[in-house]
Amino acid sequence: MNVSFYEKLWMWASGALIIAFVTTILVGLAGSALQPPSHVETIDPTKVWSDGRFQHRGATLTPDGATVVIIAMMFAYQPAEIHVAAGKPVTFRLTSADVTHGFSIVGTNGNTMVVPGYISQFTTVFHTPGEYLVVCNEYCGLSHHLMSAKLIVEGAQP
Ligand SMILES: [Cu+2]
Repeated sequence: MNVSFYEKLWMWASGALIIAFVTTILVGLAGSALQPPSHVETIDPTKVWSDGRFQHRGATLTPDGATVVIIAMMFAYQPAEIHVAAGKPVTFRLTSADVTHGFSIVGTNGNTMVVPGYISQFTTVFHTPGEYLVVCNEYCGLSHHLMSAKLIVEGAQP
């Protein structure tokens, strides 16, 4: 069988591209040391309002930072306004009372999915004081576009 030079060239180029893509994925996996999530905490989604871990919603400030407890539901966050301090670690703990929601703090790296039955947790530091918009970035129903909250990062105390 006679395969023309250009056909061979395209076959080898395609093969090289596939090898390059697979290598990129493997190097990315190894380089970022991906592991299964280390924080898996479950909750009965029908009892989030009475669960002790979600009784004190909102920000609890400590000298070392803050913990913010939030319940997401169609189509709001409870509470809808959060105050934290700039420059200190803030740990967010969220769960959903109904369907899967998102929690994205616009303009920051604060972003998580909020899945019923699970507690989502992440810690971040806000260096710039100001008012941040929090939006739901997982489509959750007809009024999904109305689902938002306000995060107020206050300047460091003198
Ligand atoms: Cu939502």
